[in-house]
Amino acid sequence: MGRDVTRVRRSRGVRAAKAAVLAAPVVVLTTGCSVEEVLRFGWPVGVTPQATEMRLLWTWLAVASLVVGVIVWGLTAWTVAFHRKKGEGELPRQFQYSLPVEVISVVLPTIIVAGIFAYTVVVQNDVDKSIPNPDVKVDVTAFQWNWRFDYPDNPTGRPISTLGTSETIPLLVLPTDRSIEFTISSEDVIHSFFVPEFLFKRDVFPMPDKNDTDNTFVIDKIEREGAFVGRCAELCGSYHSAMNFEVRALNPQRYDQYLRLRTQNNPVSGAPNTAGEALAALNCGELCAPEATTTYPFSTKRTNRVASVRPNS
Ligand SMILES: [Cu+2]
Repeated sequence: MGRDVTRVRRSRGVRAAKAAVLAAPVVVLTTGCSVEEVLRFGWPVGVTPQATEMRLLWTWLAVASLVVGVIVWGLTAWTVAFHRKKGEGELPRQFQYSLPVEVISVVLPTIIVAGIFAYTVVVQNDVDKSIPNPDVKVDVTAFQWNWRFDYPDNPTGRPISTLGTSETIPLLVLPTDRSIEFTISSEDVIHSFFVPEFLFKRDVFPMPDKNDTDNTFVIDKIEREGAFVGRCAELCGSYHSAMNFEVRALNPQRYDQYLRLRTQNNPVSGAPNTAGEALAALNCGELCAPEATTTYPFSTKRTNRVASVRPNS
């Protein structure tokens, strides 16, 4: 009698396990997500090799966690299904002081944590590296509440600078397929330089040397042309939320042309072309729009009682 009950329970348990195994792919497939999307586990799509490395770290961490999770859930379900208390006063078999179980439960997690640590260090070192001769150097200066971008050592040999104002979103024009070194510093409080598509942000300190902060970072390249919004990601005062900029990634030929145009005088103003004027002269459609396309200026009038609206909306 007792054996029959156990057999029925066991076959029910096996059926439930089979149903769970079959249901798992159905759940994944019916979401309509591609395999690549599923394996990203919610990680956004980046535009730099570093962003891809971080995504791979995230994917493998999620896969490792799921493997551990499935083992734990399986063992829990198996214990609940097949090792229940069978009668009054009768305890299921006890496993305390089992040397093999205790060794496995210490050694296995230690190996897993060591593996995660090592992989994280490898990725972090690459995201955080500096290289001796980057193709492009950009100085980023943050201030309440805007940005200035300078191009030191640019091939034109002339100073090129882009300054954001309350009326104009600063455009940080960069090349694709070239390594870029950013040197960041603040003129007042702590800000944070954040381009979501780089999947990277770093605090921008005033006097980085005295504050002993690492104020440079490198990306190996931007992998595609496009406009990407940039933000300040550190609460820095009243108009922190308005402190946006835009990265405009152009192919290297267009970028070189852009730098040359920045040093040439605008026929109307008689002054060197601004970022917007140089982009307009490049005439490459939406990609060369003279104003930011991913964000827009916010009104800084303290008496304003209505939200800023996107121009032409
Ligand atoms: Cu800020």
